[in-house]
Amino acid sequence: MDYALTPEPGMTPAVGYVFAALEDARRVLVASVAGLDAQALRAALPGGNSIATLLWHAAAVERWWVEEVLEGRPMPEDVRHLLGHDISWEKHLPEPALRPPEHFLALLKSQREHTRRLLLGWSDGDLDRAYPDLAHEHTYTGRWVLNHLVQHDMHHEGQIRMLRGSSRR
Ligand code: NI
Repeated sequence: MDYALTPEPGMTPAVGYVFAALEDARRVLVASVAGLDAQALRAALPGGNSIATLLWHAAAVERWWVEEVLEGRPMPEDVRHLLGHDISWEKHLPEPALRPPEHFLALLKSQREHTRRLLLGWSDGDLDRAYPDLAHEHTYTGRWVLNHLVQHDMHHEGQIRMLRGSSRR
């Protein structure tokens, strides 16, 4: 395989490079669940979140940052409640129904397509605009948000790799 970061076609080079970094991180996250079946996605530490939950959470958190912060559209209350966007090993999110990896990968893909469509319309200036959260507690530049999503995928990818290791039969 040849590794490269290539700007997404149709985006400005600056926006396209950030999107390429998002896609590269997502590639690594997706690879972390290769070969698992629905039951294997249930692997979790006692009281911790399962691999299935972490995959679902990655899609949900992207939705929160992109739709609520970058687009300024409030999440429905039930989604906000489930997001737990300050997830940690101590914070236990609801376990999704038993589904194969393809189900969760489709959620990730559909959310990423939403992000891609938004960024197709971005100028370079949009990367460094400040976007408030709806509570107006903080502002975030677009570039910061997108970099945070790269970090977020990698954070949970590491957790998934650990869970795979701990559940080897
Ligand atoms: Ni998280």
